[in-house]
Amino acid sequence: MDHYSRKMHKFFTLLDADGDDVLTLADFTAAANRAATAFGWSPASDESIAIRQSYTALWQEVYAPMDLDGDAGLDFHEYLTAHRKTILGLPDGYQRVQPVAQAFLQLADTDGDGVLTRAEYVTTMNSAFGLPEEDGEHAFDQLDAANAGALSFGEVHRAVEGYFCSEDPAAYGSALLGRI
Ligand SMILES: [Ca+2]
Ligand SMILES: [Ca+2]
Ligand SMILES: [Ca+2]
Repeated sequence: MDHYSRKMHKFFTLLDADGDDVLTLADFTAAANRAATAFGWSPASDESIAIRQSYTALWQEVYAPMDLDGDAGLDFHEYLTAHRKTILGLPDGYQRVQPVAQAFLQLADTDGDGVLTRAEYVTTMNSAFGLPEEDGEHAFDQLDAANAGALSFGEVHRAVEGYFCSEDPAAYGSALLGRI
């Protein structure tokens, strides 16, 4: 697999919460519930309802349209084909994947100061996307290039764009999810 395919496969695997190699709405519901549990929210709380809505929207707006054969499941081939065709290298490609960054930022800045500390980044990547903490630590080291100890929202958007919209292994954001 080339670098871009490996990056996409890594995120596909994280999204596939039940591990059956197909993305469906059920994976996004499971991921929302996993994150709510990690944050200590009760299932009926406003926070839990909001995160389920946000993950459902993520499925409906970003991923369901990539289901080319209409079987309500997205396999890796469909996922990769769609990313290459509609996200990679198109001028407005980032617009299609931006909701992923928004869903993450909405959860991650837990103290609301407008930047993400290492702990906020690592913990939220773990609870929101199931990213192992050592991958989160590696990612933060790479993304915090200036050693500021925190990432701005702009840096996170730029990193997500570099991850999904570039084939260059040296692009900023290549290490968004740790080592590839
Ligand atoms: Ca699945
Ligand atoms: Ca399909
Ligand atoms: Ca913060």
